Amino acid sequence: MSDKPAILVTRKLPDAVEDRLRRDYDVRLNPDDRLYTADEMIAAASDADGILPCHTEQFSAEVIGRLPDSIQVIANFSIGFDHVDLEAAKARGIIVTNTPDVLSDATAEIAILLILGAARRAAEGERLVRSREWRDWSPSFMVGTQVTGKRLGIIGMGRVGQVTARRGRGFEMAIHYNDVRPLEAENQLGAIYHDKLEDMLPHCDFLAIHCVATPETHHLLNRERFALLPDGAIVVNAARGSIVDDEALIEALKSGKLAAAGLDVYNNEPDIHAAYRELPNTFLLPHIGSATHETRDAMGFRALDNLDAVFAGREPRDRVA
Ligand code: 8YV
Repeated sequence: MSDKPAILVTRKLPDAVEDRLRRDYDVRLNPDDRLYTADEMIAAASDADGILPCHTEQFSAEVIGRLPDSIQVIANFSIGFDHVDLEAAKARGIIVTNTPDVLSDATAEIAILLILGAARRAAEGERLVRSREWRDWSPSFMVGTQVTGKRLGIIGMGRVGQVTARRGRGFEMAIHYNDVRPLEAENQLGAIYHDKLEDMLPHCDFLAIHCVATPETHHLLNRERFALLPDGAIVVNAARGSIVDDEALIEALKSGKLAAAGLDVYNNEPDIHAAYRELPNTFLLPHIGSATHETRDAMGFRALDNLDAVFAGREPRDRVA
């Protein structure tokens, strides 16, 4: 038997990450990238010392309660940890870590892509060209919303939110933000802080969601809050679907209250609300915020650094429980 810790890796990871896993751990990989059911995952974790999952695996209290006693750590390959019941993990003495910092640039790129794609009607344009339905040009053809110089409101001015703000400034956008506390003065860079979301919304031509998904932020954007946005505003979400009440967003998109929405994340992925697909004014991506070669490698290495720390008896850098 190997004296290396045994790690269950639930999804296919980048080659360089799997190479390091093979070198340092007695690793159980998933080369076919098959999605485990909870029962299969629990069985595959038998006698393992740790699990390296993605957000696609749900660690409810019930699942955590059924994990083998040998599991010391759940080292997530994700910044989000809303798929893990942290209290249940703590109660079983299981350490939980995430992968912050390394995906801020990639996720902010997607937020900017969502802003541009939604504002400039990129999905409609793509469909026209691909379907050969593009017939002519006219001054009123495919006219959208200009981004340059507009006001960008950011909900959640953490690491990703701050990069989106910097990129937005490249488009000469005025930055407003809402968070539990203002940034340190040196990081404000002229951004305007609103301690109440309701106070910020009327100032947002564009609204970018970058806050953490928690019970407190569940359906944070509801009918009442969408109504506070200026008419013709554009909403983008590269954080988590649960922060948005789908029915309220769809209603605002249908009524024209909102000009458009750009979404990379959804409630109930990948089986998303059917209306998003039907609406002409949605720009939709399939949860690819961190999907660059550089970032996926960095996420894997960061998860491995956390595992290494746990098995060396050190405090992991990114402990969330
Ligand atoms: C990841 C994400 O692709 O890290 C996160 O929380 O939402 C994504 O960028 C995914 O979660 C990997 O597990």
